Amino acid sequence: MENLSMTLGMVAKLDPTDYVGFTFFVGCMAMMAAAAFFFLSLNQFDKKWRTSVLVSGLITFIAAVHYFYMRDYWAAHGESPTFFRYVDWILTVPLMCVEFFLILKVAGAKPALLWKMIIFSVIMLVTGYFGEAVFKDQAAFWGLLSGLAYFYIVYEIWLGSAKKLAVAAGGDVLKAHKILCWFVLVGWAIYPLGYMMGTDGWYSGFMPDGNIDVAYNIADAINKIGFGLVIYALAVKKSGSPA
Ligand SMILES: *C/C=C(C)/C=C/C=C(C)/C=C/C1=C(C)CCCC1(C)C
Repeated sequence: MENLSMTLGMVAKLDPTDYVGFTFFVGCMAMMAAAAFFFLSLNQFDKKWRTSVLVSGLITFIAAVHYFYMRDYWAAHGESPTFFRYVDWILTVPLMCVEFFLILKVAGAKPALLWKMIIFSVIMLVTGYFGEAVFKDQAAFWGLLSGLAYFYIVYEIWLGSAKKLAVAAGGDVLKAHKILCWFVLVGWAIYPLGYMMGTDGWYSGFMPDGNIDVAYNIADAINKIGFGLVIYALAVKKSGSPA
């Protein structure tokens, strides 16, 4: 799909029925708007909560830049920008682990918890990348490894030490932690479903044929912006009130 306009450095032409391209463009603008929103809101918060909202801004900003490239890549080549996708995730998912850690710090969370979550999220993404881009004929195997790391993260925040810290913190922190837990259990589950729609394995018989990028783009919008808004709401509640 390389065409003359690309060679000349002009804006690529998108088919009006290209709904995948549509989600890339909308995703790009949504991430930019969210990043601007989080950054510009920073001044209203107590110092203690500013870092959390700043990280929400960084997550959506990093995603916005990658979406800018992925949108272009899709328009030019009509194929999945898998490489950019995973570069984005390897930066933003650990930052989402940082968000969990930052809100649990009030209850005494230790850096060991943060590192554990970051390591498992990196394992989840590297094995996912292997299955999706490097060893495509073993996609089911690598997807399984990735899924195990994902389940460990789910376990850690729902039942493990992160849960205990959230309970110890109580109040608004506990409430926010609960909502973030749901994001990880339900919102993040869209990714493995998209993966199964886009790769071949034992599941190919019953998984509906869908577009992997549409699934990922919708999931990114829900998770990155939604996650950020939960943190934002917590910071609003906590700022200006004692404790
Ligand atoms: C902002 C980006 C986020 C929150 C990305 C999250 C990605 C995942 C939870 C991906 C998970 C995967 C599996 C659990 C198995 C198949 C391979 C992956 C990488 C799609």
